[in-house]
Amino acid sequence: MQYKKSFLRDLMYKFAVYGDFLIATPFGMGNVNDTFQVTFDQGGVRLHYILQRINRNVFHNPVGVMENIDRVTSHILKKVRTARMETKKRTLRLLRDYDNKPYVQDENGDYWRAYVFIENARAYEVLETPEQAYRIAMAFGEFQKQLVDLPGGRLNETIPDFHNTPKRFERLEEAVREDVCGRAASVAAEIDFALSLKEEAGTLLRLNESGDIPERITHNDTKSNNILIDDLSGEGVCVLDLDTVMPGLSLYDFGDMVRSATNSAGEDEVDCDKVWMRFDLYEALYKGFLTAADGFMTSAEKENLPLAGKIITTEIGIRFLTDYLEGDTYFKIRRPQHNIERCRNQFKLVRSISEQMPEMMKLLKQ
Ligand code: GN1
Ligand code: MG
Repeated sequence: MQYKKSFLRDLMYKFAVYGDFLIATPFGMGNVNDTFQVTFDQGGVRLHYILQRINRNVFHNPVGVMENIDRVTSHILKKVRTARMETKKRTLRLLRDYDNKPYVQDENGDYWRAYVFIENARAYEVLETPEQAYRIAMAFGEFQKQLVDLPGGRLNETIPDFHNTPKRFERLEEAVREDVCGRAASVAAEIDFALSLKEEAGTLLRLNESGDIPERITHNDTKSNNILIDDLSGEGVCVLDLDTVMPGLSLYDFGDMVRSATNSAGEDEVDCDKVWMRFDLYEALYKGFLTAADGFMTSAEKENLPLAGKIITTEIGIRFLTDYLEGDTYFKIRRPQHNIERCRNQFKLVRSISEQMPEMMKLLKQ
């Protein structure tokens, strides 16, 4: 993602924003979009914004994505304002262009959006304490709760079948058959491991299809680094990365939290001996999520919380594996073997979750 400074400046000037552009620097660890922190001089005061290019290879309907984000952030902002919360809960705030649209386009037809930067808070790739896990889960749980009464119709399904694990398996099997890069033989062990999980991985979808688990508005990308933790209070103050907010299952969100927040070393760790599920973090995550979501979750949802972690970790693992087989066309990679390394990391975590399933079930029964 090489862009000229003047290119980024001109994009920012398409938004109705006061002041002079100073600088834009690459920001964050996203695997999909291009993100910059932008600094403006506003009458002698420096202010930051986040500028992001929406990846059209991943999001085929960027306007639909922005429509969802606009509805969701406006709704949450209203709630945060009326609740006059003591803690400074925040929400992403979109900038608008001179026609009041929450995005702009460049000459290549790419879509860009900008947010007010949230100061004095940070996102964590690898969690250190149970307290952080508790706060993160509570923030994602509250986010779901805040959206229970979102007015207007169903949100746009911006990536259809995003968490349809059986379809993800079909795609993996197709990638193995086609083997366009000739990589399948070298990762036969990973492919076998993935296929051994196929049957169980369809559980959440089956529960939804049978009517046991309801559709809700969910975040769908609840990585631990998608919550900003306040530097002072330690609270989860803002939910980030709203691209995939759409109809989904509550369990997808809990599952992806387990996948990202309990990993002892983080998803980029290459040495799998350092990767396992930290039970102390799981327990805190579980309690934090229930604190916020207990009121609206059904018993069928609660009973499947432990399994959700295993299934979503499996799912993201097979997505990395599939992308490796297909020639690294989806996720951004920072080294040639990155996708297969990520896959191995996730599969190690799946094993660790499996081993600890009895303790997870015990916690559920308490
Ligand atoms: C992608 O870009 P990022 O890190 O927010 C991906 C998620 C994966 C995640 C794995 C739209 O999210 O589904 O879980 O990478 N987002 C999309 O790190 O595919
Ligand atoms: Mg993200």
